[in-house]
Amino acid sequence: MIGPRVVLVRELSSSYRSCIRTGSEAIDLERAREQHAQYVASLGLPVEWLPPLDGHPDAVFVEDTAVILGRSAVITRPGAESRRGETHSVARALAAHMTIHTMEAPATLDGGDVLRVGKRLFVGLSGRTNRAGFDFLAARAREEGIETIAVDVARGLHLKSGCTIADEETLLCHRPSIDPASFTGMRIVEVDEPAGANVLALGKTILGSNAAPRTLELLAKLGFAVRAVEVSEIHKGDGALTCLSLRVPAAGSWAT
Ligand code: CIR
Repeated sequence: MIGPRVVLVRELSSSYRSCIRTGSEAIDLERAREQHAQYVASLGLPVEWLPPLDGHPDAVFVEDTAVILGRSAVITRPGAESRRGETHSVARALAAHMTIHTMEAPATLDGGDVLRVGKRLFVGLSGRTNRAGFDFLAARAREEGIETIAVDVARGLHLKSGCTIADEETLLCHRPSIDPASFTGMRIVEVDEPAGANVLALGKTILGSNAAPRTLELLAKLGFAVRAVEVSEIHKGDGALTCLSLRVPAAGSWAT
């Protein structure tokens, strides 16, 4: 059952405009802060704030720094060197909840490449996540009875830039980015808006981006309770909804 109990988030850095990104449209920092605050409020869950890291423009994208397995978490070694200093404070915060395993070189992995679906972890091999990163995570996941499946990310930043789940049975997939063949046994819902592929399933509610109106409509038609959020300034930093938080599951549940 999808059941986050508490969510870790981090305030936007004052340097956010210098984050790693593919586009060049100007980022409005104040708007980004407002949108981030609205996102946090929309989660509807208890929140733990990580300390701001002004020297790390991408630090708001906390999802990339850890993979929560249940009794333990893997602190990642992010694929982008400039992001490696983001992990220490995340490790400290998560250590209050669970056992911590820390990934070492040459392994690299971004949490944005890891999609949890029940007892399966789908892991994108991307420009950020390498085979050694996959192997490290797979070994730790096995200790918790979780199977790990590699998925090629030929296009886009992360696995979850191209697909996420609406619930345990339903994968939303932007097919030009991700081939859903590895997601056996799941209902595949194709979306034609790239921003529609990244939704955040929180249990009964799903957060989706206003930038993907057709996807929001499709999800509502399928019977999902969708909460739309405006995250234009986050999209400009190549981020979406899952990347802004780390979800700690309640006992007996899991979080994606
Ligand atoms: C980066 O390139 O690392 C950030 N600008 C965006 C990270 C987005 N993370 C995610 O979707 N999990």
